Amino acid sequence: MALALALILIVVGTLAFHLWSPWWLTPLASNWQAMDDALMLTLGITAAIFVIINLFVAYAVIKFRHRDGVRASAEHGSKKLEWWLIGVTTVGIVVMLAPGLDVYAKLITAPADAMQFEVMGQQWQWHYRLPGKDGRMGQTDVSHISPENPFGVSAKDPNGQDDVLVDTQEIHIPLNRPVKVLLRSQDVLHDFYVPQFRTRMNMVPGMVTSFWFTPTRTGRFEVMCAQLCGIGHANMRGYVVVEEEAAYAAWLAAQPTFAARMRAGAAGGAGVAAAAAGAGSQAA
Ligand SMILES: [Cu+2]
Repeated sequence: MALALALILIVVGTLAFHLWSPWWLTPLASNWQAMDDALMLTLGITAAIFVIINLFVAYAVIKFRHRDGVRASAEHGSKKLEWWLIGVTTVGIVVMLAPGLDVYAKLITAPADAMQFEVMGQQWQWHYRLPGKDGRMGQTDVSHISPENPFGVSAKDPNGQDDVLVDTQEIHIPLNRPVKVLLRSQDVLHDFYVPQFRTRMNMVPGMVTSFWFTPTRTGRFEVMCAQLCGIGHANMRGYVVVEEEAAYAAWLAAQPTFAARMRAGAAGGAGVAAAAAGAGSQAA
């Protein structure tokens, strides 16, 4: 009897905790309402199964408890019941998995007019690259990777000269424009995750993975690494700032280009001044 009561209390407590929990989803800041819908569908189905199974066990514990003079009778399975269970389980699993597959397929199929930026994960920081005025990112090769050139942009590719390399842990993007995010890693598995966008993807050394989203409200959203990537994992935080087009353009213009960065590196101690001059001549 105590066990049955405990099971019922667990069911009631769990439901109450979820309904009145302060830890619900952060408010959505992108087009991916479909992510939330798929999540809620899964949560709804698993909640229903959780409640039904626990209440059934509690019922069975009470109904078939020991009573003096009553003997248990053996039953050797029921084909009909088993087919029902197989059928219901199959439908439940299909309903949980199918929306996720559908949303994932959409997540990795960026619209043709999406702008792009690239993120490089490194123990334990982020690097960002955007295409320059030509709208194209230069070719890369891991053999070119260095502290000044975290993406390994090829110095010989003219498309790469005006690539924008963001020095800080913060990237800006314009509001309401679809953006495709290209993801790479220099060392181990990282995962670029912004909860409010409902987007995340592993960053795998030797691969370029990608997803896209459209930011739907302005704000400063925290980036977290969602793969335990070593001792400094918890420090691997950054920000995505979503802002109006004009503010974004002003921010973009102030970022150094790959060519300016390389000249600054070559100039050594006078690097900062050269970079400033280089950025000026690029803009002209
Ligand atoms: Cu990481």
